[in-house]
Amino acid sequence: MSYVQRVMEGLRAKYAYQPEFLQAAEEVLFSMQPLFDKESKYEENGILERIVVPERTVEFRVAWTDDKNKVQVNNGYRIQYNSALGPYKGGIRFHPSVNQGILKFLGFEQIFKNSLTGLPLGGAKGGADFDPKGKSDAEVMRFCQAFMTELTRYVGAVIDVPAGDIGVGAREIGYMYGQYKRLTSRYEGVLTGKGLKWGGSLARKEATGFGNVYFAENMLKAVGQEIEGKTAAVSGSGNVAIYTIQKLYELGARPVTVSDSKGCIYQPNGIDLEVLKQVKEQERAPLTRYAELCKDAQYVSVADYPAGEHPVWNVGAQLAFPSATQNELTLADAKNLLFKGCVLVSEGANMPSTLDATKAFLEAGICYGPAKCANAGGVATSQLEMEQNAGMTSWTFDEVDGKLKGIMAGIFKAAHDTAEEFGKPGNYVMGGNIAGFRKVADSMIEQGVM
Ligand code: NDP
Ligand code: 2IT
Repeated sequence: MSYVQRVMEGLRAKYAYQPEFLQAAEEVLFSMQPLFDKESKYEENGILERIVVPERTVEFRVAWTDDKNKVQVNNGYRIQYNSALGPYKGGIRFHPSVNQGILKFLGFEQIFKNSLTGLPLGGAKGGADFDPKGKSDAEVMRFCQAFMTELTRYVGAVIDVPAGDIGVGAREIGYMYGQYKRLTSRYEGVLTGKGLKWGGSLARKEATGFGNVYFAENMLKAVGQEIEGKTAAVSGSGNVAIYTIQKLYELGARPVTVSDSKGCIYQPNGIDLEVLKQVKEQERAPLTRYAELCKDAQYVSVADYPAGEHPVWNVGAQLAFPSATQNELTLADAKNLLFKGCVLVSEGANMPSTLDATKAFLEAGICYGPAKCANAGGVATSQLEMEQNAGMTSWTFDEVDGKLKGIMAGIFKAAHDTAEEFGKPGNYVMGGNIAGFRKVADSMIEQGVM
């Protein structure tokens, strides 16, 4: 039995109840087999056995009172996965589906993503099974304050620096930042994605979506193609989806879909970005509201989706940007995309494609940008925010955007060159995983057994 198989068997026996974590581990570990065939030092130093286990997991009670003065209780978490390269760094997710297994998959991915940015960042993830939907501003504030009251013990500008993710945007970061400051008296870069008036970085809001399109541009360029003139399918309608769409328009593509947890929109003439921002960023309303405002938009409710398929992946788009959530793109979706001539899939969301969908893209030989490469622009720009905070300065939008572009090109080069080194040109899953892993693993060896 190979090293990878042995470690994976151990994980399967122990964590059958964490399917998303097992999925993420399987994707990373098996893609790196060629590295372990070549180098024995990782097995000799027990690197895989160590890297799959978080350095620290904190689970805590978050008790708060709702607007009717009723006590509510949620489970809060922070998983500090790996600090070989720098302070723990990764987002906070507020969604009813959050549990330890989901956060372990996200934290595990974050280790390699952060390494790929080339910046000094460890990997972490956190969150709570709190649902911000349907809550008043005051309820969200009380929840965030209660969450941060506990989290404060574990975070700090050079210890662990959380940011946003699903359900956590500028509003939630603001309430958490305020509470951290109140409890510690420290005005420091303990969170990223902050408001622009109080330490946030220009272009952080746009960074994940913009970065994903920059990564896509790099992939297309390598095969002699470009973004301009192509139609694009985008899923999700949150932070990542919105700024993916904005950059796609800037580069001359036509994004024609968006989705949320209740349904999806197909608009053959192109998504109306201003209406989308109004509905999602200001009104926080579902896409049925968007459909009311855009008469040429076709809305399909989740209840009417074909079994196991998502209509956004079946509109005949040449480019696909999954930007909602994990496992939102199945093998059936991959087949629909490929059948209708899709040439590129670039992942804004974390692990949006199922393992068999990923395999289908790799076998088809299209440009496939796995999440830890393609969506790393968000966390990379978070590091730029930390750098500005530490220097008590702020940079212009163009300065930050220019650095983001350079970082995405660097990630592309690392994934591209490593895939070639291991004899699988164009396989950015293998290239990205090995390039991200090697830096962390070598640092762990140099830092000793812990
Ligand atoms: P938002 O909360 O802003 O938006 C999430 C979007 O995805 C919403 O449209 C939401 O619909 C939809 N969605 C969430 N869960 C589900 C679900 N179970 N089924 C269907 N749709 C769903 O989050 P972000 O845009 O920040 O995050 C989107 C993805 O990008 C996530 O996978 C996240 O981990 C990843 N990511 C985010 C980064 C960032 O900087 N924000 C950086 C890198 C990756 P609804 O509103 O109806 O729930
Ligand atoms: O998944 C991710 O990379 C994020 N949610 C962003 C993390 C960060 O620290 O900016």
